[in-house]
Amino acid sequence: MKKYKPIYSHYLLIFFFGLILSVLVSAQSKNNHAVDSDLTQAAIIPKPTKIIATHDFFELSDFTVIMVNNKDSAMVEIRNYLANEIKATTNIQPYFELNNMIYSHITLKIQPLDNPSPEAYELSIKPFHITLTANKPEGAFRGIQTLRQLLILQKDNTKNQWVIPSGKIIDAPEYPYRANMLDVSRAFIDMDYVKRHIRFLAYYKFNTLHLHLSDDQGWRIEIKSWPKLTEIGSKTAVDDRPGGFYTQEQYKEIVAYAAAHYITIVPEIDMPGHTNAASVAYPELNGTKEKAKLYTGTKVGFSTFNTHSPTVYRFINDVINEISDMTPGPYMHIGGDEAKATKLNDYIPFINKVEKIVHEHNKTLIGWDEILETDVDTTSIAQVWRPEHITKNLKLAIKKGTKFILSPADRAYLDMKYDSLTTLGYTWAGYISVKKGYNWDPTDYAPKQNILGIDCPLWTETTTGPNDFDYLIFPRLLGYAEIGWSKKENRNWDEYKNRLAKQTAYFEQNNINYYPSPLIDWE
Ligand code: TNX
Repeated sequence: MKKYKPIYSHYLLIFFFGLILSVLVSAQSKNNHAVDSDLTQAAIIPKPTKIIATHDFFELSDFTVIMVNNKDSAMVEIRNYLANEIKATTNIQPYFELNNMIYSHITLKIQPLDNPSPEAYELSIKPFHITLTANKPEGAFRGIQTLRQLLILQKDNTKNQWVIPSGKIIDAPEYPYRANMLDVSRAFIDMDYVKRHIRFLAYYKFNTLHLHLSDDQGWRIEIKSWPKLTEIGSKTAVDDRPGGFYTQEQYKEIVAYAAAHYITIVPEIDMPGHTNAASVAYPELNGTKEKAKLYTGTKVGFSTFNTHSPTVYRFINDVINEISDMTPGPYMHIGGDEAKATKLNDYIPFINKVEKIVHEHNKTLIGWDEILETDVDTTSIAQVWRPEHITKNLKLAIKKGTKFILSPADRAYLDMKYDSLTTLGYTWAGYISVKKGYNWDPTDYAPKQNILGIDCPLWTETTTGPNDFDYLIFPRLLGYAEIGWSKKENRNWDEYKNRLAKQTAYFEQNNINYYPSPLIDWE
């Protein structure tokens, strides 16, 4: 059977009438809807590199088509994702094929841009045509978040006219590593929350989710060759909170879900300290004099592996082997922090041995900044959380060319209280108001060429569940998204706080229990 294809002239005619009609509609809607036609005023977070406004509108309709110039499977998935998101926000179901009612179209294009970043994208928004161009599917995915934001920001859309202000957006990230960390050990965080969180991270253009999978209070990932880790070590958490762990199938599901959102999972197995749960499960790992017992308190620095035992290295090799096999991303985080129960003379060779094991599994090592006390390779990455404590080592590492992930505790720790009224959270690194969390830059600590990116950790000693996690994460998370993505010269608190105020549209749609900071005039 032959398919119906409209002849060209017929098609042109319909297009022509469509054009007239839309010009009328758009001329009328320009003054009518709540959306500002000035694209530079759109409350996009993180702030794009460059926005040029042309003061008109693209209008979405029941006859909008999304097309891809390159039908590889990644782009087809991205197209489907965009269509689903448009449908979820506007209730409009875009077409995928040209049809004779075509009204406006969105084209997704893979084509080299001036900026070579795999996450770079450009959006050209005209009255009947949006073109999203990117070097890679990853960039197209980031650009789609900008489009989604432009729709979701129209929360009081009573007329149900979905428009996007016209113009051009040229955008790329400042840093290639933009992470958030969830401590799933002190409080176990279930699959549903992790997936929901991945969607939020994607919306604000994060590309990495760091999972702190083991600590004194709980071991959270199934290791088939050492089954007691979870049979015994996963049962507890801080206080009387329920324990839990991810089976390997569940972990793979998280990895795949993250990958579908162009987010890389960075697994962390903390060692040689923060290892009480592992030592309870397997006492032969324990390097302290006392017998390890299940622990539900919040002290740190009391546990250590026996760094002289060959069994410990066999164990570490097995754990890293199983985790590496399930983790397509390039990184293995080995913790290394607060090993106060390990002598420095033992710590240094331990980290070097673990580094070798990580390399044997073709991964790049990440460790907390304590690893700068050892002579780890310059390919290994230090996650800086106490910059003021390690200035000497930091200077040396800068000279050597080591790369850093910035997580200064007094700026980027999501478990610090906002102010004296906050009931959740800690204060050991001070209060972190929404403003203080926003008003810093990675280059305050090291030259740009040494910086891989940033990570904002949520430690969970004081949190009991989803509402608490949300409260400490939002809205500070968005500031870290912007620090990682946007140019320093484009960032300014007074302007940012206006864009932040408009995020209630997204927060409310997603039932995010955000902290309504009094510094912001929430809309
Ligand atoms: C320090 S930051 C820790 C964690 C705690 C956190 C609480 C770091 C590398 N270690 O073990 O959970 O403080 O704020």
